[in-house]
Amino acid sequence: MDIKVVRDILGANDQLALKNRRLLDNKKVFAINIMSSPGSGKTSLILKTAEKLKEKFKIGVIEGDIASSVDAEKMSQAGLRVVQINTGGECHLDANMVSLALDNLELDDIEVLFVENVGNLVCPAEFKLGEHLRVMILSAPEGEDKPFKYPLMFTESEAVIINKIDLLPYVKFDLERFEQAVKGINPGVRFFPLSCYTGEGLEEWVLWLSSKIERARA
Ligand SMILES: Nc1nc2c(ncn2[C@@H]2O[C@H](COP(=O)(O)OP(=O)(O)OP(=O)(O)O)[C@@H](O)[C@H]2O)c(=O)[nH]1
Ligand SMILES: [Mg+2]
Ligand SMILES: [Zn+2]
Repeated sequence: MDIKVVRDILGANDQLALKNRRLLDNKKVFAINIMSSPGSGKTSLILKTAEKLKEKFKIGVIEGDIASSVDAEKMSQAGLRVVQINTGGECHLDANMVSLALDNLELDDIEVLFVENVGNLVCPAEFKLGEHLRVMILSAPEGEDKPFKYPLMFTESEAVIINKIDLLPYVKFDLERFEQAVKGINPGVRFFPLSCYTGEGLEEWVLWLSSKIERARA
């Protein structure tokens, strides 16, 4: 019985995700779902990426948090259009929450939409939102064993960002072993080791993302 309930919820979520996707496509908005544990660098990455992309594209952000609008305030201060979703305890975003957020965004004025998911390495990967691209971040201090312990997010993401590489001299994190572990469960994945703090590696990520957005919009 329990399993059936879960399946029904996810079935209903998929329907709504499809509806979100149609709306986004209709408005020519490219949406990116950014997922990670708390504190890996979702907000930092969105801010740094938007700084580089805003010459080319009009950018919007949906902020998902259990409580507060701390991250949304940072986006707003950076001049980005932003809507905050407070999940009220839920540890992930679902398609219904994103649908409500989309109703509150001026989509005619947005070309690229970043969705910052709730900080959580587990269930955000289970819920489609209607996004075009799923990206996850793992920061070096979290450890290279995470693909074995939390495989779903690693298999569900098209790109894996390894953030905080400025800390590599201080933490035990074997980049090569990490990449091999992820490739073992998701062979086609792209890796972007970078530091939102020093800016190292950001250029390559932004170039890849830009070309993906341009291809989708063409
Ligand atoms: N050393 C270092 N610190 C970083 C880097 N990127 C982010 N941080 C710091 O890590 C902390 C968390 O970064 P956020 O961008 O807020 O992380 P987040 O994933 O949005 O966090 P939640 O929204 O709470 O899940 C902040 O103190 C950042 O300044 C980096 O590349 N290097
Ligand atoms: Mg954040
Ligand atoms: Zn959850």
